[in-house]
Parts: sequence; structure tokens; C-alpha cells
Amino acid sequence: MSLVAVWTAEHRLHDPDGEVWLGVRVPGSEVPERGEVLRRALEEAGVEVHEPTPHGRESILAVHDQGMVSYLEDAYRGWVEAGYTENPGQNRVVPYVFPHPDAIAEVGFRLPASRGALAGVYCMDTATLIGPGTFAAAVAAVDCALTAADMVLNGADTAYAAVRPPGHHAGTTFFGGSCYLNNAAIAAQYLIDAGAGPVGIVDIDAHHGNGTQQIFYRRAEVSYASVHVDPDRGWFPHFLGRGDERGAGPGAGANLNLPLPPGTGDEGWVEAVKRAVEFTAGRNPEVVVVSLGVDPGAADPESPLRVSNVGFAEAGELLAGLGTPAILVQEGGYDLDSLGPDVMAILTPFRPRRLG
Ligand code: SP5
Ligand code: ZN
Repeated sequence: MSLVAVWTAEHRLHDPDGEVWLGVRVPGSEVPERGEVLRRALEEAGVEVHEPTPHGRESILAVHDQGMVSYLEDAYRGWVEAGYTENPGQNRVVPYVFPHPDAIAEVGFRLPASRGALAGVYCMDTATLIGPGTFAAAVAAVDCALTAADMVLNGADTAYAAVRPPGHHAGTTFFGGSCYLNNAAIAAQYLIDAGAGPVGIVDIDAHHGNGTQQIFYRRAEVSYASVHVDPDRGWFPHFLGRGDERGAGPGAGANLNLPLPPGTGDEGWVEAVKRAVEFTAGRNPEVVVVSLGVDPGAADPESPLRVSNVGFAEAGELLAGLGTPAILVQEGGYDLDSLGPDVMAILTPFRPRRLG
């Protein structure tokens, strides 16, 4: 077994500078320091860390709508040009109005003229702010995930993309939940297009990966299994992630949601990961993509799950036990003290085993 990692300093270009939560600008949890913590944890553990290679737009556009990607690229410039950094004095792109599906149903969707209104077209929440370097950092994170995919295509057993911003809440035509481009989904599609065979995505982030689920909902060759805090108990992403969402059309049966009650600890969480792994094994994937969020951790400020470092180590054993080549892509994990140790607990079973 071999384990390699991909990381880039370009993550620093993205500083969301907080989020707007219930109408109030509050400090956010998806901070640049997360990227530095991940880098240090890999170095201290002696994991080989590589720079990403640029992969261009094609792989991104195989998953995301061209209009959304162009918008993300241009959003901050347009915001400044519209004067919003001066009046009302908002230094980040953030929506205030959304095209409610029922409001536009009779006439259909048409793009608004105002840059302020445009901010609500592709974004699903007010907590995913766009700054000057957000798009460049999001593209660099995709490049890390695709470089990890290349490594596995070239024979590595396991490659870990230590990225931010995360991706699993971003869908074909929408983004949100601190995510802009869906790193894991883009990598999964890239593996499919490279002829790697069926892909199994396992998402252990504390939140349901509604973007990844949407992208592959009707697809049979990419399965999606997610363990997350129950949205019906009041948790983000609120509108998706229920147990009866099983896929549709050719993808019927290829989607598995395992929502857990707030307060779930190692026992219940590891058992759910086991079910996700068994479901994934049953789909006979050639490659596994893990959406590796460690926000189920007990100390995490964004989730009420109560997983310990031991629980993460057990999940790592289960995931490594799938025995297929794997790429692991960082999602959430916001407690800066447990982020490194919890990620390493997942990765350790994927590392070369020492003799003796
Ligand atoms: C990738 C990922 O883990 N995204 C999760 C985003 C969840 N954001 C929810 C935002 C609302 C809660 N923020 C409250 C912060 C004030 N304590
Ligand atoms: Zn999360």
C-alpha cells in the first residue's frame, strides 16, 4: 500500500472572511488556517506531499454548468465594479434575493440585470462568501483532487487531496455550504472518463453532500453513500439528506443516505460507516472516492455528532478494507486542534504497513 498527498499554498487565496448567518455577519469556520493545519499534520506524519498539476476547465465543466463557473470567476470583480464594497460597504459577494422556483415557474428563469441579484442565482445560502481569490483557490483545490486521481490512475493505492475550500455541497448549477466547486465529484467524473470503471463515493462529512448527491442522482456508475447528521433534526443542508433519497432512473438504488441523530458517538457513527462501506462494496467499484470531512468530531463547532479520534481510526480501517484504489478528498473539519489528528486517524490504515 502507498499513500501520497496533494496540497497547494493557493488555498490561502480564499479567505471567506466570515459568513452571513440568519442575516448577521459572523466569523466563519472555514478559515485559511485549516489548510496550514493539514499541511503540518502531513509533514509531521512523514507523508509525501506533492504540488498539484493544472488540469484546465474541461474536467470542471464535465460536472458544473458553464454559467455558474463563469459567474464564480467573475463574481468578485463584478461586485466591486457595482460599487457594493463602498455602498453598502460589503467586502464579499453575498446574496440578498433568490429566484424562488414558484415565483418564476410561469415565465421561466431569466438572468437579472443587477449584480446584487445575480449573487442569489447560483448560491443556495448566505454563508458562502466570495472574495478576490475565491475562484483561483477553488480551481486549485480541484487541481489537487484531479492530481490525486492521476496518481491512482498511475498505480498509487491511495492519494489524499488536502484541500480547501471543500466541495460536496456544490451541485451542477449551484454552490453553497462553504463549497464552490465539487472537488470529489469532479474527480469521480474524471476517473469515469479515464475509463477507470465504476466509482463508489463514500461521504463521511458531518453534513449531507447534497451537491454530490444531485450530480450523480440519476447515474448508475457512480454510487453515493453518505453518513451525516439528520437534516430532519434541524441541521444543514436542511432540505436534502433524508433516508428515502435513493437515486432515480438508471441511478435508482445507487444513492444511500444514513442520517444520524445529534449526539451520535463512535458506536452509532462507525456502525453507519460500516453500512456505507458495505453498500459501496456491493456496487463493485473499481475506485473509491472518500469525501473526508472530520466535522463529525466531538469538538467540532459545526456539527452535533460526537465522534472521537478512535472512531475515525475505525472508519479508516473500514474504508481501507474496501481494498480498492482510493482517493480521499478533504471536506469539512473545523476544530483546529483535532483536524490534523482526526484526518491522520482516517489515513493511517491506508499507509504502508511496516513489517514486524
Ligand atoms: C463542507 C461543510 O462542512 N460545510 C458545512 C457548512 C455548514 N454551514 C452551516 C452554516 C450555519 C451555521 N453556522 C453557524 C455559525 C455560528 N456559530
Ligand atoms: Zn460538513
